[in-house]
Amino acid sequence: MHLNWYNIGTIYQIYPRSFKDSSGNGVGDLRGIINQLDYIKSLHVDIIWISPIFQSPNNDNGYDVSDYCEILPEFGTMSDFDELLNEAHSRNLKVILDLVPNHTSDEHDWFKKAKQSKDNEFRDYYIWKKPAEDGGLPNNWPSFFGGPAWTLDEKSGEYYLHLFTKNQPDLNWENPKVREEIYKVMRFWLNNGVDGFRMDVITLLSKDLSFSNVDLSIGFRKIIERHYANGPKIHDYLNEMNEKVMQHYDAFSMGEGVGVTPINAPLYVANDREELDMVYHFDVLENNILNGKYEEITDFNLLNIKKVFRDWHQVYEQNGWVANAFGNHDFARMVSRFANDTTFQKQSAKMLITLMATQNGTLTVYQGDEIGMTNVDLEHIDEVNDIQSLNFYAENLQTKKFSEIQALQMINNEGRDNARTPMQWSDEKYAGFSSAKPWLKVNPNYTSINVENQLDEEGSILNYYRKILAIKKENDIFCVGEFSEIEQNNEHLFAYTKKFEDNRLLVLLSFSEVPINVEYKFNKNYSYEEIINNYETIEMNSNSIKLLPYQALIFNIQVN
Ligand code: TEU
Repeated sequence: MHLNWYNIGTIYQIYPRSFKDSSGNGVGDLRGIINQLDYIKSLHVDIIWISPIFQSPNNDNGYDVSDYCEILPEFGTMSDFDELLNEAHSRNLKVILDLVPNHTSDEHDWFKKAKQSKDNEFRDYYIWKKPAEDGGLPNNWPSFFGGPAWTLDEKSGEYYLHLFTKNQPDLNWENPKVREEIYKVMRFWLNNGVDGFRMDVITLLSKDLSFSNVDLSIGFRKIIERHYANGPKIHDYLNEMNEKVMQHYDAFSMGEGVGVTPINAPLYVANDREELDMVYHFDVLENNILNGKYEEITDFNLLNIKKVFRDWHQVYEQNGWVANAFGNHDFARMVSRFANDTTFQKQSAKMLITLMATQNGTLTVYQGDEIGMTNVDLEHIDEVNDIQSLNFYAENLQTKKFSEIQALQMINNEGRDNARTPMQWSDEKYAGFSSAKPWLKVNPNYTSINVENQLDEEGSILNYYRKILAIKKENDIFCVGEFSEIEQNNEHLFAYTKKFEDNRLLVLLSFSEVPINVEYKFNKNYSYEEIINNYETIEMNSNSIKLLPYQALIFNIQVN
C-alpha cells in the first residue's frame, strides 16, 4: 500500500477563535497561531487544520461564510494569512483550510441577490420551494440545530432550505454555476499555497429532489443518513470536484463524513473512486449519542467503541482511508466523555491518545486535548454561546420537555461550548489566552491544567503526546496494519496486536478505575520492548499483565 504524507501525518485542529489572542480583544487570531507555531511543531504533528477563518457574521462561528476569499477582520488580514502559511511551511507543517461548500451565510452577496427577486440570476444558487397546499412548510424536514429546515422569505412568498440555522441557506449544487463558484474558491486558496481542505458536511451537497416528508420517529441520526447525506448525485459532484480541482494539486481532501457508514464510506474514499482522500467519520464521536444531540444519550460503553473500530477496518480492505477523532469543536471534551476527567484525568487522557494513535487512518488531535482539557460548567444560559445549544434551550422553553436546570445540565454534558473554551496556556489571568475578557468563559481549572505547567513536567500529558506522536511519525505501523483483538468481549480492556510488513505491536489499554489482570501468553520466540507506558511501572509475568487504572502500554515485538 502506498502511504502519502497525509496518511501518515497527524492533523492538529485549531479553532482559531479560541486558540490564542494576540491583539487583546478577547478573540483568538491568525497572529496568535503564528506565535504558537513552534509550540505546535513541538507536538510532532504534521498538518494544521484551521476551522473557518473567512468573512462571516459568526452566527455559527465562521461556518456561515459571507465571503470565501476574505479573512475575517477579527482574525487578521490576508497578509497575516500569507505569513502564517510561510511560517508553517518553513517548519515543514502543512496547512489545510475548512471549506464550507454546502451553505453560505444569509449575508453572502449571492443570497442577498437571490432574495431580491425570483428572476434574479442568483436565485437559483439556493433552494427555494413554494409553500405546501395548506400554505405551510414545503415538507417536515427538521434542521440540525432545531426547528424546521425551511424559512419563509416574505418578499417572494417562497421558502428557502437551510439544513443548519436559518442564517445558513443551503447552496443549490444542481446548479453548475454554484459548483464552479466553489471550485474557483478552492483554486484561489490552493494557488495561494494551502495544502488541502477539511470539507464541511460534504456528504450533504446532493439533495433528494423529491423533498418528500421524512419519518421523524427514526431519530435525527437516521434521518441524516437516509435523507440528507449520500444524495443521488453526491458521487458525481465529488468526482467532478476532484477532476476539476483537487487532482491538479499536491493537496488532500478530508470530507466531514456526516451520515457516512463503514458500508458506504468506500464509495467516497476507495482509491479508484477519485473523490475524497479520506472521510472523517463520526462513529466514535457519536457513539453514545443514539438519535442526535439532546435527543438521547447512553452511558459510555467500551464494547461499542471497539466495534466501531472493527467495523471501519473494512474500509481499508477496499483501499479506502479514514480520519479518526475523539474530539473536535462540535463535541464535549474527549477525556470527560470517554474516560475520567477527575481522579484519573492524567492517566486517561494519555490512554485515549494511545488508542487513537494506534488506529488505522489519519489521526486528528483537537486543540487542548494534548493537555487534557475537560468540559466546563456554564452556570447560566447567558454564558452559553453555541447556537445549537441556544436553540435547544429556547425550544425547550416552549415544549417544557426538560426543566431549565436539566436543559442547562444537558448543555454542559453534550454542548459544543465545552470544546470551545479558550485554550489554557498558563495560570495567568484568562489562562494566558488573551489580555482581555475572552469571548467565551475560561474553564476555571486553567490554574492547574495549562500548557506552561506541562511544558517541563516530564510526566505531563503534553510530553506524553509529544513522545507518542514522535514515535508514530517514524513508524507506519501506527496508522496501518492488520489487527487482532485480545479479549474482545472485555468491557474494561481494549487490547490488540498489529502487524504491518515485518513490524508488530502489542497495545494494551485499560478503561477501568481499578487494576485489571490481562491473561496474555508472551511468546518465547519474540522479544517485547516497552515503547509506551503512561505509568512508570509495569507488572507482568510470562502469562499475564496487571494493568493499573487507565494504564496504556505499547510493546514493539521482535521475532528473535
Ligand atoms: O458540523 C456538522 C455536524 O454534523 C455537526 O453539526 C454535528 O452534527 C453536531 O455539531 C453534533 O451534534 C459541521 C461543523 O463542524 C459545525 O461546527 C457546523 O456548525 C456545521 O457543520 C454547519 O456548518
